[in-house]
Amino acid sequence: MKNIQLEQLTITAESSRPKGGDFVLSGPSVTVNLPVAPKRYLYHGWQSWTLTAWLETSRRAPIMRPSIMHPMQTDPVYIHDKRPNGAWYGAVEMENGQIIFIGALGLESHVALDGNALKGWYETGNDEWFVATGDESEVMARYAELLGERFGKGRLRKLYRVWCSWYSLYTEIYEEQLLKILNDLGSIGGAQGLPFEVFQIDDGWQKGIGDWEPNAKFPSGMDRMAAQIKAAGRTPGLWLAPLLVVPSSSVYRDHRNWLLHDAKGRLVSAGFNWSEQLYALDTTHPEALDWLAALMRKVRAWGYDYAKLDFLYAGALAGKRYNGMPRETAYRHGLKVIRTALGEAYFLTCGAPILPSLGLCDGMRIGPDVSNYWENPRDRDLLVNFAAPGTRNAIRTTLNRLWLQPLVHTDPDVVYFRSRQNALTPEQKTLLQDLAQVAGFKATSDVPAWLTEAERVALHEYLETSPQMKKTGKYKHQIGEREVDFSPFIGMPPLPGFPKNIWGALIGELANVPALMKIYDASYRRTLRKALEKNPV
Ligand code: 9PG
Repeated sequence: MKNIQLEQLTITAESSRPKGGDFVLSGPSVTVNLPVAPKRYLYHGWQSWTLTAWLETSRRAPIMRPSIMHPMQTDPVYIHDKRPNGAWYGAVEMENGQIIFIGALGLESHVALDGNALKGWYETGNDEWFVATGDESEVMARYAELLGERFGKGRLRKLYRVWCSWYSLYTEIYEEQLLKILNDLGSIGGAQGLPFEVFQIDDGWQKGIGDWEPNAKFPSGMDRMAAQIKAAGRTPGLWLAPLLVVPSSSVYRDHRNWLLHDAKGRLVSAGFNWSEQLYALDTTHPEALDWLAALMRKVRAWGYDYAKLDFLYAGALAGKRYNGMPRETAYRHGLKVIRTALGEAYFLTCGAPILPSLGLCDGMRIGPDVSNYWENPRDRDLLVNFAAPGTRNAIRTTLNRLWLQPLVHTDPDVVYFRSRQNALTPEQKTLLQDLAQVAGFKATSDVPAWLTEAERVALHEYLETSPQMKKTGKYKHQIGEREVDFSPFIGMPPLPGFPKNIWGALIGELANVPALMKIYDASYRRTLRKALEKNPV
């Protein structure tokens, strides 16, 4: 171990080399001793949906509820670490607004604030670290450059404008309804037509999670759907969660050995969704990899040139793998197989661990799901869950991840122009649209028949214009003639006190009971169906 002096900081690592005014160090761990106690810590969430935000060091990040969802909303390995901590990188802010930053250049790494020391470590082996101080945007830009050299960049090809089925129809999609929407979008080059290059079919087309064949709602097959989308002049896009497997699927029945197990031989939970327990594929199992590649080639052969691959964190959960690879290395190994099999298709990752996906995808979701509401008081005050769908949650985390822009297309999720089926205020809708302008990714799920004439015109205008943009402050951006300040929306609400904390714990426990979740899901679905009956596409 060696001590290095960077201004008033003492850094301990195995070896070091200067890099501009910063340092690249190496070793299984690195420690930066801080001269004074910092006020705020930058929590960096493990995957797309996980909270990423600056938090006061005097309060700890809330342990989200319910715990059954932990594998799908955070990195379960660190959920009980009481220190401010985060995946791959972390920073503290000093009195003068400058930051002190540690960022890993390798996988399976974590950073925490331990008293007055900022520490980084590798779960296995050792690799390099970037240590820097200064202005946050500048430090993050230098980190991005190093990550680009290490992991590569997305192909950063032309950005697509995307119509996605999820945020209006959810799982209630079917063939005729999607074809009606495709038709209503108009001709892509026409004056009235809405210029979306991509028409992306989300969750709801498949037989099951692990059974990636069309269900009864798509009687003509997915290849016919793709052909119709192409005939309308658009690029067919398809959603899949290829690394997840549910007990009702044929993969679970026939290939239990492809699934991720723990050291005791038990299946590793990947969370709970679609009223079922989720499990993960072991992306080092040769047969599982062959199956994955064949699945991707099938989707390509159907005609899909845009793939939204979701719930990808499953491939990087802790467990004991077929060939003993460390977890994020194993995930990246699987992602390479996927990337190759996808060929020239555009690859959007979602629910994805951030660093291990770099260089292998074209776009990446960098925040949780938006929603047709601003925030859900239940998720905020009772479940203290900021990875849950909600527009405010999405804005907060996305803004803190925009530094990834030189490496990958940063997807902040969809925007809304409709007022129908929407509880967002006009100001909130504009804010979300502005965020997507800044992030440089334009998508919506608005059903054309739900738009007023004025809303359709506004959406058309939004898709067609690319105003001049400039970052003018930490969370301030010049967009054309307007200056947009996102700072009022990135803060965290106070931790709930009595009695909300008690109610929250109770509701959290109830949500851990699969039978109760099934009842909840069924009632949610009934409500959704009723709403869709009242709002025909
Ligand atoms: C389809 C959806 C959409 C969406 C994705 C993803 O933590 N959660 O409970 C959780 C559930 C669903 C979810 C995100 C988080 O949404 O982000 O765009 O494709 O799957 O099921």
